[in-house]
Amino acid sequence: MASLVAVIVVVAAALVQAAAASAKTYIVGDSLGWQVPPGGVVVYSDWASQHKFMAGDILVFNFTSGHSVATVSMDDFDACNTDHVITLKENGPVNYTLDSGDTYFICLVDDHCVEGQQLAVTASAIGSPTSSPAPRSSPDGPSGNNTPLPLPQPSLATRVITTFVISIALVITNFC
Ligand SMILES: [Cu+2]
Repeated sequence: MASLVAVIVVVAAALVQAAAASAKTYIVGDSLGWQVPPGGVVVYSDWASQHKFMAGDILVFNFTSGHSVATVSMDDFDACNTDHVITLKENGPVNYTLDSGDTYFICLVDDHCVEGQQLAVTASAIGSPTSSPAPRSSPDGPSGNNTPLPLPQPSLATRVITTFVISIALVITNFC
């Protein structure tokens, strides 16, 4: 019976690991990468609206040189104000791990931010999904499909399963 308990414990440990590994990695702009978007300011807001970010997810800003990734306040984001940068990475590619809440990214080089190299994302805390920030409107492009797709909550399900398996292990340990 001890071996069965050991197997169950191993399975439970694997499930816990799976839950921890549920953080996702996103390539900002997909194949476009991090640059002045040819489609204007809506490009990155459209990209963000197609994903549901969670705290712990990683954004990858793909660029080599000539750009930067700065985090700024919402007001500085809206104004493309580069005077009060919170964090700054100037060498790509840049990996940024999201905290829960809103994060505002801009490029500090030349007029890249004004030209559309800016990204706002909202990351939900685990188990408390929130909506993405409203896409910025633009007179020079279609708004595209801004409807976020509903996604399952695998981490919650995994935690429930883990709790269940551990409970069974404890029952077996007590009664065998
Ligand atoms: Cu740039």
